[in-house]
Amino acid sequence: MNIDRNQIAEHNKRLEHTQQRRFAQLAEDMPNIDGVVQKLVSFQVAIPSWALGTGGTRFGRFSGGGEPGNLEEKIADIGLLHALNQSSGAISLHIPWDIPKDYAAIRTLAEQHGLAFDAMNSNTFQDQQGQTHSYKFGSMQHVDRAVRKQAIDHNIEVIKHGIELGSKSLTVWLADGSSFPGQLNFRRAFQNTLESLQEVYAALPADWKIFVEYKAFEPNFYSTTVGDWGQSLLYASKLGDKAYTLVDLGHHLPNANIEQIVALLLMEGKLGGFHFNDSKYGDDDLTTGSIKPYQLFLIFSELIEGMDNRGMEHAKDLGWMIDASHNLKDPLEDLLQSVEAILIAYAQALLIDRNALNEAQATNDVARAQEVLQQAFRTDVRPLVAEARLRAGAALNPVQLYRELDVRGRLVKERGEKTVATGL
Ligand code: AOS
Ligand code: ZN
Ligand code: ZN
Ligand code: ZN
Repeated sequence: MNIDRNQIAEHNKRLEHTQQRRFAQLAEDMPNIDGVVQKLVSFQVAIPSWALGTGGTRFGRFSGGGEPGNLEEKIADIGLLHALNQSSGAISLHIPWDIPKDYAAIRTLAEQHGLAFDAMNSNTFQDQQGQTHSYKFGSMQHVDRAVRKQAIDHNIEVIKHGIELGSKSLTVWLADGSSFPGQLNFRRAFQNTLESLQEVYAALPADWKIFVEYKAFEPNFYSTTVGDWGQSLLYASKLGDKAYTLVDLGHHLPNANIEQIVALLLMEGKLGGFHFNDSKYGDDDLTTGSIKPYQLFLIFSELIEGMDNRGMEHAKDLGWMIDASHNLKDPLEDLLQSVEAILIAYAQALLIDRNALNEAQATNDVARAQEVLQQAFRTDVRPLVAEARLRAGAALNPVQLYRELDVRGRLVKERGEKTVATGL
């Protein structure tokens, strides 16, 4: 199914009056409101191919209907999201789940939906059918050179798929680590991983980046070989200029100060991108902004301080994507909510009075600094974000239109009641 301009225009017409009133009210207090709206219009966040189906937990999976069964249908789903919000103009693929059969056809299809190919993802955390060596005891860290070689070759193959599609980056998330003390020699595991990554790095085209994602735990529960941002930064620094750290919001030990990590990675020129999601306990992969919206806002505040104010561009200098998994909600509704939450946090952070904050910091006026931040955070910026959508030709209320058009019902009719999306 497709969503056309007329359906969007008709929906917007019905909501436009209220929108105008709310936007005008905000505009009264904001001299540079059009500049802010323009930044929101250009903001794009990539959707991972594996977030379009019901993820389940290790205890079970309650499958939903109408889920995409192949890469073409995944692109179509993200096309629907992008038509609704004009902010999801990219897809992130996972190999081997999304191996294209016909590159040209896939590129054309993505183009028709206005989608670019964001970071490619490799998979050495599962054994695939017909694979020679098992990753049970790790991949790039493995004690056996033959296993490491297999993991390296796989990543190089992923780069090749990406080149054909026009992607410009590779994200490596390693499940490698250990579950019991004594299982690993930490230094050897690090060295093996580094050498493996170096071989992959050598295969990167000149205009590509490699993102090294870190994660504190799971599936290994005693040590992780890329366990935190320090270790990731160590790998990225040793690898070279094309290597960066990737921050997944759910991959820290509880209560980590993620905004500070972001600030320092930016300072070092080593922040590569984000996996947006939210969590209360661990790598919960919940809808972005559903648990800790203030943290998300503070992260964006650091991003603006470290990027916008220094001439960096979000679209070109960072890889942004959602990494979430849905057990209860319709995955497409959930992704619309995540994108909305990201835009809200960005908009709020753009409203921070930077001069006042700088002044408060310079004079140790702690109370004032808090006032400045919370003034922005407590502004209801939803009319701003909606205005950006209106100007971009998207729906004023994407979730509402999604329901009005009964998108899920129509996908179920097309694809069936019991579907399993390939992926997690
Ligand atoms: C795993 O926890 C990481 O978040 C990965 O980035 C991602 O979820 C995985 O690559 C998807 O298969
Ligand atoms: Zn991730
Ligand atoms: Zn994760
Ligand atoms: Zn996650």
